[in-house]
Amino acid sequence: MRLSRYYLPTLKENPKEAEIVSHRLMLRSGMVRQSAAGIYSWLPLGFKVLSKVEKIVREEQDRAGCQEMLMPTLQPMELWQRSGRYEDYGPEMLRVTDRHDRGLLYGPTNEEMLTDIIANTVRSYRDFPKLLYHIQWKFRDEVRPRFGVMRGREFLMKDCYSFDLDKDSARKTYNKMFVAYLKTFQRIGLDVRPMEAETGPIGGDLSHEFIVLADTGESGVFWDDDFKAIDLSDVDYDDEVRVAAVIAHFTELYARTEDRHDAAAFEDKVPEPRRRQGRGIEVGQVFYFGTKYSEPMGAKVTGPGGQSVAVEMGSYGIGVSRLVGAIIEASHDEDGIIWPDPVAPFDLALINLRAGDTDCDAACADIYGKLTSAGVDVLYDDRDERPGAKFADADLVGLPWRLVIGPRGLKDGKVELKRRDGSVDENVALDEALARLIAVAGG
Ligand code: 5CA
Repeated sequence: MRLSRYYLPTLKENPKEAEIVSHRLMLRSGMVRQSAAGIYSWLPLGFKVLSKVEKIVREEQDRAGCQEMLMPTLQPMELWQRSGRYEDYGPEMLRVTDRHDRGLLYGPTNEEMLTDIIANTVRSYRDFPKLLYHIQWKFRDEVRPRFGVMRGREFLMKDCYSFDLDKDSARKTYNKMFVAYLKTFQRIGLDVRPMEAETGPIGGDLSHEFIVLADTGESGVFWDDDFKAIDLSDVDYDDEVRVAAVIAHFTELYARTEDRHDAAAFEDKVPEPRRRQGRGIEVGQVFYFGTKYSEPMGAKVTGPGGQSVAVEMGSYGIGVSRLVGAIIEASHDEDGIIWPDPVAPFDLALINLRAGDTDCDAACADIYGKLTSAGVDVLYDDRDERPGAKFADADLVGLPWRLVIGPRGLKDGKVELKRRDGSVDENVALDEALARLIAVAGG
C-alpha cells in the first residue's frame, strides 16, 4: 500500500481525552475514532489489526474443535426473562422496543440464545458434546466507559459455549478451552497469566481470567512470581494427559484476581520474596456453570437409560477488540507502538527519503513490487514529506521492519534495514535486505 493513497489520519498532538498509552497511540496512529462514549469506528489500520487478532482467535477455536456460527446482536427480552437474568443484569443492558412494542436488547453475551437453540434442536445424548462459538459485537452500557477500546460499551467478543452430558466431560472441555486460550495468547505474542476469578453475572463456581500484567489494567491481582511459561505450540487438544499437565503447570502457583484473593492462603503458600500484587488487563475469561441455564430453559436430553438430563454448560469469552489495546499496553515505547509480528498491520515500512528523485522513486517502486509479489505486506511511504516526519510516523505506527532508501545509500548499493524493537539496525546490500525480508515476512 502506498501511504499517499492510504487513509491514515495520524495526529501529532496527544488527544486530551486519552488517559492511557494504548488509547493515545490508537488515536494518534489513526487506528480508531470515537463515535460516541465507548463506541468506536475502526479505521483501515486499526481494522487490519483487529482482523488479524480475530483470525488467530478463530483458528485456535477451530483447532480445539469449536464450530463457528453467527448469532444476532439483538435478542428478544423473553429469552432473558426465562433465565431470570433480564432483571438481574440491571442498567448495563441496553433495552430497546420495536414498533410492535416488543422488548429487545442489544446482547451483552449469548448464554440464553444458544441454550434456547440447543433446547429446541437437540434431542439425543448422542449429539453431545458440542462446542459452538461466534465472534460478534456486544453492548454493555458501562457506567464509566474509558481507556478507549479497553473498556468500551460496544466491543467485539469471541464467545464460545459448551454442552456436555456430564460433569466429568464438561470439566475436560473446560480444560481444553483453557489450553486453547493459552495458545491463542501465546500466538498473538502476549504474556498472559490465568488467574482464579469470580463468576459475576455469568454464574457458576469455577472460572479463570486470563490476565496481561500491566499497571493500566483494571483488575487487581495477586500472584506468585516463581512462574515460567512453557511453549504450547505442539499441544494436541485431544491429548487429555498433556492438556491436564499444561493446566497443572499453569494453575499450581497462587494467582488470583482481587475478588478471589485470600490473604491467609497467599502468605501461607507463597514465600515473601515471590509475592506480587499489581494490576492486569483481563483479555479472556472461562466459566463452568453446570445447569444454570439448561435447567430453566429446558435444554434437556434423554440419556442412555431413558432418563431426562439437563446438559452441563460452560462459556468462554475473549475480548477481541480489548486485545488490540492490551497488545499496545504490553508493547510500545515513547515513540509509538511496537507490533508483535503476528498481528502487525503491515510487515514493513518502506521509506523513500527523497520522493520525487527519479532514482529513489524507481528503486522504491522496484523494491515495493518485488516484496509485494513475494508476499511481504508493505506500507510504502512515498509522500513528499521531510525524512523526520516519515520516521516519526513509522515509529508511531510501529511496523516490525523498516527499510530506508536514500540517494546516498543507493549510490553505494546500500539500504538501511531496521527492526522496530531495536534487535536489527544495519546497512546492508539491497539484495540481502530483500532476501531477508522475504525469508521472514514473505508468504
Ligand atoms: N459469556 C461469557 C463468556 S463467553 C462472558 O461474557 N464473559 S466476560 O464477561 O468475561 O467477557 C468476555 C471478555 O470480553 C472479557 O474477558 C473481556 O476481555 C471482554 N470485555 C468484557 N467487557 C468489555 C468491555 N466493556 N470492553 C471491552 N472488552 C470487554
